[in-house]
Amino acid sequence: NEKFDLVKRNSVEIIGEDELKEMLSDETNKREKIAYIGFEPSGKIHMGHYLQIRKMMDLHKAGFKVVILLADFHAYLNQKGTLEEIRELGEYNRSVFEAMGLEADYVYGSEYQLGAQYTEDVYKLALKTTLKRARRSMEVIAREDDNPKVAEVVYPLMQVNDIKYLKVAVAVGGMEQRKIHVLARELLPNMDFETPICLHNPVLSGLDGVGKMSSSKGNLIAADDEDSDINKKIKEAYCPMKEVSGNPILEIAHYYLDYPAELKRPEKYGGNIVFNTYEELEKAYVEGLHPMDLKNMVAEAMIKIVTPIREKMKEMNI
Ligand code: IYR
Repeated sequence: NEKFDLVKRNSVEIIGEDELKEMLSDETNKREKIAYIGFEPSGKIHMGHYLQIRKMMDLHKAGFKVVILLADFHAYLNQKGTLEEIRELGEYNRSVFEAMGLEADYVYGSEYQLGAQYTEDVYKLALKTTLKRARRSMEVIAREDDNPKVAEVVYPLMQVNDIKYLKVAVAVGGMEQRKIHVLARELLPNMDFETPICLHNPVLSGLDGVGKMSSSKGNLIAADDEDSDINKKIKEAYCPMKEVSGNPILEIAHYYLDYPAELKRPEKYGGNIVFNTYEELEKAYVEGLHPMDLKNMVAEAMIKIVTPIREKMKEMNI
């Protein structure tokens, strides 16, 4: 199925693949085709976000209504600032996603998360979830805190409940969301709601090779970086010779190059090479393709992706 391949492309896993296949081939819309992703509003939108936005565009193409949750209360519970500051970032994030060309409905968590029924459901979920499980589900997500707060275990319960309140069939997120999603799949069938399908995207490593690409660390390529920034950042990025795991440049090559991809090089450095698939490129890299060659390809691809977004953002005065 063509639509299924499009939706699955470049994801790490889909939990509930068979249900998704069924939905995609069902023209009667027995189950409403709604896909969502939530973001804690953030000061910089980067290529890790864009991977997820692109996936939402794939879902839109496959016939889904796309909902973007600007998770203001979640960011608040995760110690990211005052609600006022967070909402301002939410507006900024929405504009950048629009500049990226995403067609979606946008909703702030706070528009519905104070409702009486929503609140009662959070209490119900609180009774059904162990503290241990709730904390585990937050392992990568919770902000570092020497004295962890109760807010940390309220957060995943609300995220589970969001799926019900936004009537979501397909919940999307990075791999770090999977424990919350698995909890949702267990709990929601007992909350008068159908088990959600969960699609998980890869999480990109930071350009410094230390941890993940993250707005708070500055180890990123931003949606509005200038060409010169991109060239400089990629030139300086961590890219160990012959090594695949934790290599941010190879990861970007995996998810952002269009295959077949061509490396253009002067004859004296070995001439041009075409890589038909990422796997071919990875093999060549493990066998000694020079990091500089890889970086040149990746910088060119990034500039091609970022330029129209940056131009659109300027046009929109973001
Ligand atoms: N946990 C996400 C933010 C978030 C996602 C969804 I999907 C929600 O329903 C609520 C919050 C993060 O780590 O950014």
